[in-house]
Amino acid sequence: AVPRRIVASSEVEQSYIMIKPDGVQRGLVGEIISRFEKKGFLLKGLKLFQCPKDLAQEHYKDLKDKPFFPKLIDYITSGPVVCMAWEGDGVVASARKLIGATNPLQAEPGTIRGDLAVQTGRNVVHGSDSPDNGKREIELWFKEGEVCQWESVQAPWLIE
Ligand code: IDP
Ligand code: MG
Repeated sequence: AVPRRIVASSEVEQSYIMIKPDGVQRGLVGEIISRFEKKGFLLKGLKLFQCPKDLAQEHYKDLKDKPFFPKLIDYITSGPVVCMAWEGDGVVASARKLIGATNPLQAEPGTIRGDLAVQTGRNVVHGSDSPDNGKREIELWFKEGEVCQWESVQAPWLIE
């Protein structure tokens, strides 16, 4: 057997990825999850969740002075979102590439936003912008015990 690297989850980079209410309403949940799955990242947390207003405000607190902030909070709380914790070396930057530019019209074809969206205000998915924010956002959106510890049988075929 190929020896595998066993690393405690807390030592490995994680990104908070969220399918926004438009992605859920448009039936894009499977499509979006499959892009991260096929890439080879590890799914550690997953739930469908109606986000309360105060949580949306806390998540986007760095944008609270932007003119679009109230609309952003309405958008994120307008229906259920899919909350995910994805893990792997380099997952934060790689997920940002898979997601594409904030404005879907500027996002490259092949990215989630480039393929599946047309407007910044309806850009279907969120991804953490740094490993520290990945950790912070996963702690914000998931309760104790909701993020699972497990290892994929694919690990030795993804990581040498
Ligand atoms: P990101 O999601 O690509 O990291 P941020 O600049 O962090 O982009 O903005 C967070 C979210 O706020 C965006 O994904 C988008 O939903 C929304 N947003 C950002 N800029 C605008 C804007 O100019 N108009 C409307 N919504 C915006
Ligand atoms: Mg951001």
